[in-house]
Parts: sequence; C-alpha cells; structure tokens
Amino acid sequence: MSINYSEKIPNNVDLANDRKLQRALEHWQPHFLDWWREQGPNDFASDEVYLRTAVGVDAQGWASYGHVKMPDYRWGIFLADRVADRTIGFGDHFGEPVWQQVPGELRSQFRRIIVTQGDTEPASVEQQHLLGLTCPSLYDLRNLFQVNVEEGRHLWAMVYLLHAYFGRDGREEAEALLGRHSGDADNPRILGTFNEPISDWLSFFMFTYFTDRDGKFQLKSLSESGFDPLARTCRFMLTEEAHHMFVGETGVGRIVKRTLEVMKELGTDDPGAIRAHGAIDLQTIQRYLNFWFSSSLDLFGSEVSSNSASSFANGIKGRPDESQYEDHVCADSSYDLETPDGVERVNLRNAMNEVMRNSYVKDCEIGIKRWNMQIKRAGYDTPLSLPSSRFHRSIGSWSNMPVDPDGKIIDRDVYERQLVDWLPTENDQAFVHSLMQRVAEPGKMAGWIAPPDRGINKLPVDYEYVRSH
Ligand code: BYC
Ligand code: FE
Ligand code: FE
Repeated sequence: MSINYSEKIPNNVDLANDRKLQRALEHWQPHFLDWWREQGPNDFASDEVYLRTAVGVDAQGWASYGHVKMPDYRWGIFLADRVADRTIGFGDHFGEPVWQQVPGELRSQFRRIIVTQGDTEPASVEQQHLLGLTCPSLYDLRNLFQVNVEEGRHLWAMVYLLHAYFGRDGREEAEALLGRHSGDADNPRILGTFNEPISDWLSFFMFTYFTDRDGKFQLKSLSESGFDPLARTCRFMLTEEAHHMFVGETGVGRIVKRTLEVMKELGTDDPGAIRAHGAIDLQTIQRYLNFWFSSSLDLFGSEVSSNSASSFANGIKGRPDESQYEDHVCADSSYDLETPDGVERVNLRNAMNEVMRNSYVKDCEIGIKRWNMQIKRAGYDTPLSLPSSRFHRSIGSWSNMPVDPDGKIIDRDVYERQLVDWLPTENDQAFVHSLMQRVAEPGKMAGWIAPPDRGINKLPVDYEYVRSH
C-alpha cells in the first residue's frame, strides 16, 4: 500500500479505516510535537532544512528530498510490504505461520522489547539536542537534523505498534516514552548509553558509528520476529538507519583525514602540536572510540541471559540474518563463553546476546579498516583499533573488571591509573569542546574536520543545506 500524505498522520497501514486507532494516535501526536519542541533541535525550528522524507517503502526511490522546517516534517507510520506466506524463522515455533496479532502469553515480553527499542529513539534526539549550535558545517548540520527527524519517526514506529496491538497498556507506555529523558536523575532512559551526554561532534560521530550500529543489529534481529507487524516495521526502519551509520563512518573518517593533513603540514605526530594547530590527535580519537564502543557493547545485554533464551525460543527475536545459520532451533547446542573465571559452557539459546555482540564487533571492524587505510597511506603506523570487548564493561560477566584494552586482567591500581590513557579525560573533553565553534556558511568547514567527498543527493558540498531566517 502506498503512503497516504493527505492524512494528518501519513501512513501505509490504512489508518483511515481504523477510527479508534486513528483517534488514539491523533491524541498522542500533539504530545509528541510538544516533546520535540522541548527536547529536540528547537533553536532551528524556523530554519529550512534539506531533508529526505519517505514517500514509499520500496528499496528503489523510497525517499524525496526538499527544504522543510523541522516542526513541519511529516512523521508517519510506514511498514515494509507484507511477504506472502511468511513463516517463523527460528525457535520453538519454527516453520509456523507468522502472527498478525500478539499471542496473549507473549504480550508482556513483546511489550518490554518494543518499549526498550522505542525508548532509545527519542533518547538520542535528547542527547543531540544542542549540537546544532556548534555545527562544523551546514552539510553536517543537515545530517544531524536528518538523523534527528528519523529517530523521531522511529519513535512513531514503536508507538504505532503499542497503540495498535497493546490496548490501554500500550497507550500508557507510549505516553511514558515521552516522560523519560536522557540523563534525567529521576526518570532516565532505559539503557545506559542513551543517558550519556553527546555534547561535541566527535562524540556524535562515534555515537552514530557505534550506537546506531547497535540499532542496526537489534532491528535486524527484530525484523526476524514472528510478530509480523514488528518485523515489517523494523525492516523499513533499517532503510533509514543506513544513513545514520554513514554519517558516523564518514564523520570520523573526515576528522582522521584532517588530523593527518595537519600532521603532514607540521611534520610531527606530537599530540600537543596537532592540538595547537586546531586538529584532534589520533590518541584522543582512540579514547573517544574506546568509550563509545565499550558502552555500545553493553547494549547487547549479558552474555548469559534467560531473557534472550526465551525471546529466541518464543519467536520474538531472532539472530541478525537468521537465514545464514544452519540450525534455527538451537535447542541442544552449546556455546563456550570466556568469562573472568575461565571458559563456561552454556546453552546456545542463553548466549544469543553474545552471538549478536560478536557479529556486531565484526561489523564495527569494517570502518576501522577504512580509517586505518588513510593513516597508512599518509605514512604513519599508528592505527586505530577496537579495544577488547572485555574492556570497560558495565554489563555482563566482565563488568567492572580491571581489564586493559588488549583484554588482559591487570592489577586494579594499575588499571585505575592507566584509565587516563584509555578513556577521554576532562582535559580531552575541554579541548574537544574548545574546537566546537559554529561554522554556518555554505561550503565552509571547521578546521578540525575535512570536507566530505560529495554532497547529499548529488548536490555540491557548498549547497545551502540549511537556510536560516
Ligand atoms: N543498560 O538479560 P539481560 C537504537 C538490562 S539502539 C541498562 O542481560 P536482555 C538506536 C535489561 O534491560 C537498539 N540496562 O539482557 C541507536 C534487563 O532489565 P529488566 C535498541 C541494561 O534483556 C542510536 C536486565 O538488564 N534496541 O535503536 O537479554 C540512536 C537484564 O538483561 C542494559 C534494543 O535494545 C544496558 N546496556 O537484553 C537511536 C532492542 N543491558 O528488563 C536508536 C530491544 C541490559 O530485567 N531490547 N540491561 O529490567 C532488547 O532486545 C533487550 O532489552 C536488550 C537487553 C538487548 C537491550
Ligand atoms: Fe532509530
Ligand atoms: Fe539511527
């Protein structure tokens, strides 16, 4: 079904023919807009931003581009097309037809997962609330806002499911999604990373590289779900997600490129000299990378998890790219986990969080390789690297363990002392913040980041992506 833009809430779920649901969502809509005004990029409410908007759900030609004021963005409800005769691809219900309604006995488990997914979307907008004020270019400002409006739409995606399939509980949860706030002492967001401040653009690019990539993996695994509306919703969200990770990968890449230019110009790799020249030394970039990678690893949950076992068994949440595996039931398989106390053999279903985390780590490596190619080509052998997934963890068996970035358990005193080499220090943060000066002339770039190779939608880099009034 095509997207109907003549309605108050654009959708391809035939909302007009479900008056009760339509009314409930139209009641939630002004609350969403109030939240956007208070917690979103409201300093830019009257600017015209060159945004893409979904106009269809086909892989080809699904988006249109044009200047829009963000409060006028058409947030809507878009599900990927139904796959005929789809069956459940994993767990105890393997091979059975998918569900169009939530099975009663799985209601609370489904709700919990949908709420957790939904909670991250507005959280990220809150985290990035003030970044527009220090944009390094209009190109980057536009990308920030593109990511923000789409995370807002992802919230809509989950709120639709809550309203349509979870009755009064669902409506209450939808309200609560606007009540929790990132970093709020009394009513924080559910997952750790989404309460961390993102107050500079280096953090923003690390977040969109590492944390949006958790989004990719979680959405992929929910796209496998036996609850078909959830699967279809997440499948379409993944189309939008690709750009968020592109922003992260190219953002970090452009910072590295600029740093290398300065290193070449000055003929030194001394961090102090590089900083004095207004670029970010590779060591600082590595510390930010360590922080956001390790925090994002926590988002997969504990290595051994009865929640994940039951989600898998019940057909709620599969593995990303489930079809690539041979065994989709995994009832009797085991998995060898490396814990601080040695190798522990556990049931594979209980280790699904770890299975997912491992495929995520592999995906993270790809960008690192690209950044390192630049470093190598510039003639330096100081590559960036992912720290061990045991390093700096707050969830699971390695949480709060004194482990170095190579994954070795070390003396706690040594660990505490060395942390300044491994994670962003106050001094790093103060320095990075000092670089965050607004550059808002078409085509101009801040001095700490190289221009992108190309603009958006085949437009030149110096296009006026944001028109302010
Ligand atoms: N912080 O059995 P456990 C995205 C909680 S990102 C705080 O170990 P489980 C996006 C857990 O909730 C994708 N708490 O783990 C990116 C549970 O609490 P309750 C977001 C944590 O349940 C950028 C308890 O610990 N989507 O879309 O197997 C911008 C025991 O849990 C954390 C999803 O996450 C943590 N890091 O798995 C915008 C998908 N980790 O329930 C958007 C939906 C665990 O006992 N969520 N806990 O009170 C899930 O599938 C699962 O909830 C999790 C955890 C994978 C998160
Ligand atoms: Fe999202
Ligand atoms: Fe995203």
